[in-house]
Amino acid sequence: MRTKLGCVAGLAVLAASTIVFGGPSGGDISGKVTYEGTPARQKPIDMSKEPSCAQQHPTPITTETVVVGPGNALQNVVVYISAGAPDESSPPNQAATVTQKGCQYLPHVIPMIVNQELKVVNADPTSHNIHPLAKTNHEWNKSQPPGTPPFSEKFDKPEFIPVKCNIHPWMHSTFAVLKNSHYTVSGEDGSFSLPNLPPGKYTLTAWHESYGEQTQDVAISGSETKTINFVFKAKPY
Ligand SMILES: [Cu+2]
Repeated sequence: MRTKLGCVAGLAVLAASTIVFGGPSGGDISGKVTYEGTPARQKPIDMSKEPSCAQQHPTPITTETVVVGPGNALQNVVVYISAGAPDESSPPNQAATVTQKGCQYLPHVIPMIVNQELKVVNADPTSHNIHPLAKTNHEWNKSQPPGTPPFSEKFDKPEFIPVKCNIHPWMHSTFAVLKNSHYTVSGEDGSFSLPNLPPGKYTLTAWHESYGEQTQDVAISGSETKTINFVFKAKPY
């Protein structure tokens, strides 16, 4: 394995001397996630029981189970390579971070890799009790009073874990614990991009917390860009 990697590194050095722009080679997958039908209307959240959070939202925020944008864009969809790519041999040095602010989880969906450090931040002047409802991983819940420093956790198995706060029933999030670094989350316009995929055959999965998941197979050869779109059927409410 090391010899192979060394060989690739050697080639990269050679390539860098002849090509003006170096950089990682490989193909890209990009596309858009949309919905069809009528998505459930998100409900305003009543935070009056927690005034320190309520006052952070001059306009009341709504639930985030389904977040949509113009052109039927569907946000907060985790798009990732579920098969065909090797598992990450070691977790990235950089931590994934979830911040509790205004009695919300920011961001709403937090992707991370198996055994990657997850930093939990409380930016509110009130206590939270973060409780990932893990089934495959070890389940835990931790109270985090205001002003206490962030704490770190990690999950050692891949799993999509619903997260709640034991104090504020409206707080919901998902920890997406994935096996490799080829993942992204669809943005406001539903678009996504997975760069730097070595040639190969992959299964691409798109996961949404309410609409479930879809998969598509895609083959990458050379440095092409493949366009893959996902359309989810909106669940009536
Ligand atoms: Cu809370």
